Amino acid sequence: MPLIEAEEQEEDSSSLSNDKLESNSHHCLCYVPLGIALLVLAGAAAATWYFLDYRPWHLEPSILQFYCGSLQVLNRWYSPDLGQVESRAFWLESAKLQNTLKELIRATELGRYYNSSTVYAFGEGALTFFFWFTLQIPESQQKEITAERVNTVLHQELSTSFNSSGSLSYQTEYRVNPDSLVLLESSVKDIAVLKSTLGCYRYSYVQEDDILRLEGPDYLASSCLWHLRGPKGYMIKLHLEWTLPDCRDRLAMYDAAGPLEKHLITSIYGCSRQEPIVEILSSGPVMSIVWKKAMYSYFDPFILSAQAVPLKACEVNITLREDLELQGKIGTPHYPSYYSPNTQCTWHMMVPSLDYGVTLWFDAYALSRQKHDLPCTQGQWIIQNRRLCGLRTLQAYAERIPVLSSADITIAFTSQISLTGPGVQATYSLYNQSDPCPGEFLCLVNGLCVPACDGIKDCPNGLDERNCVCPAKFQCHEDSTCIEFSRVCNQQLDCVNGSDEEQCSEGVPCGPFTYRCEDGTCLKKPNPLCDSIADCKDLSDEKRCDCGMQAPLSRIVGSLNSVEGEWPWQASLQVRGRHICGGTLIADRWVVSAAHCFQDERLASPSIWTVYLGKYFQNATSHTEVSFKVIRLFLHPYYEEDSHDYDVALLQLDHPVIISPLIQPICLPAPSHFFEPGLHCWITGWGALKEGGHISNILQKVDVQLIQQNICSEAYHYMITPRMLCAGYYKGKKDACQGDSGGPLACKEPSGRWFLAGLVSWGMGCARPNNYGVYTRITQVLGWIKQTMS
Ligand SMILES: [Ca+2]
Ligand SMILES: [Ca+2]
Ligand SMILES: [Ca+2]
Repeated sequence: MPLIEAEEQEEDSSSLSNDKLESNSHHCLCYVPLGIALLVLAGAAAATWYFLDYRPWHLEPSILQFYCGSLQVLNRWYSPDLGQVESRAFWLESAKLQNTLKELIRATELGRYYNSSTVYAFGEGALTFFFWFTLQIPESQQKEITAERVNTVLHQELSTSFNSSGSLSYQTEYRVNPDSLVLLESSVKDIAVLKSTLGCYRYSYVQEDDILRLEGPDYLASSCLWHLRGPKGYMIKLHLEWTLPDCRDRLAMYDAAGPLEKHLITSIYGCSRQEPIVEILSSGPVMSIVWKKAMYSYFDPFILSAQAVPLKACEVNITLREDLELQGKIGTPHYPSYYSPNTQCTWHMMVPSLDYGVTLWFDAYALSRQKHDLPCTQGQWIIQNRRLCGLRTLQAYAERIPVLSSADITIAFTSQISLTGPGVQATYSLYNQSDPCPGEFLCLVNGLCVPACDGIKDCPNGLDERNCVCPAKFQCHEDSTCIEFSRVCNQQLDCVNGSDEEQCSEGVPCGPFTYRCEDGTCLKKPNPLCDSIADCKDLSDEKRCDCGMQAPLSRIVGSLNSVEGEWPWQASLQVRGRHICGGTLIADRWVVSAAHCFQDERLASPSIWTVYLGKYFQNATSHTEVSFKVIRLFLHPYYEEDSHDYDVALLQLDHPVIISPLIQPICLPAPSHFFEPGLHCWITGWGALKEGGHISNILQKVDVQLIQQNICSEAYHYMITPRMLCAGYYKGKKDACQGDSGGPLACKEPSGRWFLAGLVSWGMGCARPNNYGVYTRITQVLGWIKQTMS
């Protein structure tokens, strides 16, 4: 992101030098008389040149070239007053050194191009001074005067004069270390940014392993620059912590002593909610940070601290053991810190035999083949001589590395540009090359194993649902008859020879529809979890079943109004006494809801929310009602605002819920739980009774029918992802509405227990025909829910 607006740039560029830039000259074409006058002038100038031996390049259009750099003076030492821009010492020393710089350039062949120079800061130890200078180079010379050439010429001049004390003043007063020269090409914009920060310039030397808290910005200034240096052989690790939920401040980090765009590591805008803490690494012992004030002042929206960390070698040898479990992690140094601009890692892996390949499991990062030779902007990977580019995504991804002739695998990661990003990490494991996805389908697009023929296109290209004999149904072994899963192991013969009732009490090979017991064995019987029948040998399917039971209801209910205690897991999520969203109790301290309820910045902080359980009326307090504060709020890391994908959030309550018949968690399904299309389930909430209406006072309930994924996908023009589930009616009429968001879609199993199938997520209006309600599919986000709760 550009740090300054275009207008500012232009303004600053013209103030940099009195010479007008060549690009301005074509504006003059419309002024013919002026043109003639100029021609006359040009003629006069040519004559002057002829007589006074002026070099012709003075008449040529020229461009300004900018350089930023630093040099070290061996016979001077840094003193704290040189850190104060307004001190006399600063003024004296910078004026003298500026002259030195001028003399140095003038002493070389670059002398005739010299335009201006400025010394803007000093650094630790033997005095280092930071400067920029500009050269005015005629167009015809431009190709020859490269940054490399300028560097060489100046270095040569410094070396020569260092070894023989010359007569120039810079040679007599200062002993400039020729090898300390750092020179980086920069631009008019870089200098403009740098100039804008000099009123609030902060230099700090960062000690080894010492965490240095940086002084916050000066709010009278519009921009500040922190200039950090550390010992040789170290990198700077910057720790940035946002302390407010909302701000518009802008920070940019550079891998150089000044804000040079070519050396930008990253720029961060506003208070990042998903990334409240960011750690950024430089490639060496120098980093600079520029803060740009927001339109409104947010005082201290962030804390900066810095540390010098040793450069870490990143070459590792790994020997894998013969085992299909996850074996370890590889990652960029100092993970989860951003990787540094010169990261170069190599991992050598040794597999136990040629039967196995290696899988690298990434999180929110994918690898893709690159046809052209352009640098990878988010990390380059070379795996067995194949070049791949990394890409940050909102999906899971696995890279499968086949092993062909040698058991050695080489994986290399390089950051090819100065711009970096969050540290990259991958978990590795072996896979069986002859059967990479036992019982499942290998999706080649993302390397993941996905359930085949379950009616959901898990693989982006949909190949997991192609050529299915019985999509989302059970196939009888004796023929190709398809029967519904609810008829499998129900003690009635539905297949011709009763194959649906075979092997119902013993283990079967694991597949997309089998339930996995804790001991690893798989069951054929569908949905055996918490049905009050012991199915697993280790009884694990009936272990944690204090959930999903409705209290015995006192009266018959038929209307939309529910009865008090009918939905004991229903939560009302409120802000300042106002109902905003629904939620569902799933454990004694956890409520699940939709991520989109918290997407507005004003609703993003957990502290503003109150969770009510046992609530019935919105306008009155019932005797069963209890309230909780929220101590932590988690949004799914893959949640995407525009597509509503992964629309799930978890709220951790400040104290545990006392479970009673009227307040009780709903049962979470097993990942293999099959919610059959056509099943009638219930949605509940205080949402509006009609589109655009007010929320209702009494907790409402509506029955809806689960819809086949492909039918819903068509109705919504293929915007339905595998993390979504549709329910409703073709004719509309019954649906969730505003205020129901995040609330449960609950399905009752034959055992009488209720399971959470979905969360109210989105839909076109409320109860419109052919516009089903769309729910977050719980079975697809269970992994994240369980991981976050533990
Ligand atoms: Ca599938
Ligand atoms: Ca049966
Ligand atoms: Ca059971």
